[in-house]
Amino acid sequence: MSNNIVSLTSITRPQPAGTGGGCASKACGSSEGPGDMPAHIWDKVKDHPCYSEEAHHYFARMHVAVAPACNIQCNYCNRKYDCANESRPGVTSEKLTPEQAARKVLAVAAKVPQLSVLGIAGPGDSMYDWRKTFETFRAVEKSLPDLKFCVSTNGLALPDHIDALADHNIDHVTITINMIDPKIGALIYPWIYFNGRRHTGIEAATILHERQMEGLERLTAKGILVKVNSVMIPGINDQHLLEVNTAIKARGAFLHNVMPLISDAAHGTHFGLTGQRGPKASELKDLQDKLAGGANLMRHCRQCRADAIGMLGEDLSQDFTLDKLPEAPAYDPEPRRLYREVVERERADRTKAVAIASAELALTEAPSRLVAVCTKGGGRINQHFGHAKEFQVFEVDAQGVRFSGHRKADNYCVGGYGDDEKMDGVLAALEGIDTVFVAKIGRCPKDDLKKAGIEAIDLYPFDYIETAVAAWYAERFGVQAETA
Ligand code: CLF
Ligand code: SF4
Repeated sequence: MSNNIVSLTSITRPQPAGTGGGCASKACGSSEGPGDMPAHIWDKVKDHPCYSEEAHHYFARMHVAVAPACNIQCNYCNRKYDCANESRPGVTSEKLTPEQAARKVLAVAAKVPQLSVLGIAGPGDSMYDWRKTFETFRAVEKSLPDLKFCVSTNGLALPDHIDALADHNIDHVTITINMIDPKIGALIYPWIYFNGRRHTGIEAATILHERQMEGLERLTAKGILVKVNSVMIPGINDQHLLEVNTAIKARGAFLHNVMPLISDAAHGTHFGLTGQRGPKASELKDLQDKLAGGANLMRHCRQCRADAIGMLGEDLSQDFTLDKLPEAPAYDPEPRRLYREVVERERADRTKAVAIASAELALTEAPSRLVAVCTKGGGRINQHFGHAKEFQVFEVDAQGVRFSGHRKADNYCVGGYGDDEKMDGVLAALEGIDTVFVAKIGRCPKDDLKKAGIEAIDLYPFDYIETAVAAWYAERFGVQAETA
């Protein structure tokens, strides 16, 4: 078993006196908590790592790649790989039958107590390939009734399955909506297959748009939470996504997840081959900042693959390939139940601590800063710099400590030794960030970072991210942090 998954001990380490607690308040802004939404909605999102930024520190999702067929062509997709609406292009998943998928879900639930959501995100379209999608959910619900079900779709076939989604207790549906103007849509979708024939150009984009809006409206009318994914394509739909955000908010979308186009000629996609670039991290952040005040934004998406398993940002899929699955996995529900109890205690502790940290920050007047954090979950600074495959980025100012996004990087330390070439990649990933919080760091990488103008802070190992960042910021900008 990989050590990627967060352990119980890593999220429950006691908070040292004097360093405060953690973050979940609205003032802090890093996540929505039970105080920010009706209780029945919180109940639906509190264990969903994609629908709640706060939950993604604690809970894991898994995808099963049971739906290979698709009914549209996106210019950022190569069918050789998974659906790029929910996955990184360039990785392929092991396709499963519904029966194989149910076996795999049981095997994962037996080993990963953090598992809370089963999603179907391709490798084609879950609603076009609806028979396999629903068959899989039916096979799983018998053995794991507490698992939340989630689907992702391009929306074209969605209106035909609204009742079936409700009947299968699917509370979470993602629709990829890249445009509301078919003229822009025609630049993204060369064709769709609908009502027995192929449609192209503006006609195709108009049908797709109308079906997406119909699906969104009917799902929200049924109380199903809809997240909208939009792929940000510079020069094509980047500014248009402001209108998309307004339109989906008006139709009741719960979240808007703007994802950067990943474009590479090696992936063989139309955009990759024609040199269409993806946005820079700073362009994505600028757009997300412009969208503030519209539909709620998801900023913690990891564009995971159609067979991803684990906490967002980690992937245990290679530990659960078909050849490694037992014929009849033995499953004991107790570890998952106990884990949820631990999380409830942690959340309460963290919420209290964040209120204190936020109050301290309210006294500061300095400009906002972006900082990077090494974490493997639990909302704590609990990862060695050398092991980080991504950095979580937080923005801090008088308004609080807010999750801003993440930056991927190759882990610097391999087999106990630092890799100088990888340090270049780490420095590139940290562009625009001059402070990184780590649980631990060696002297050499610390010096290398310093030479590049980046300060590594290792004073808060295992503390909650927000309290540590708040304490550092308050001290650095002249406000004395109080003992929590
Ligand atoms: Fe999967 Fe998508 Fe459900 Fe999450 S992923 S179907 S909503 S359970 Fe999550 Fe992965 Fe981003 Fe998707 S991080 S790509 S948003
Ligand atoms: Fe590819 Fe998904 Fe678009 Fe279908 S909907 S073409 S699988 S990205």
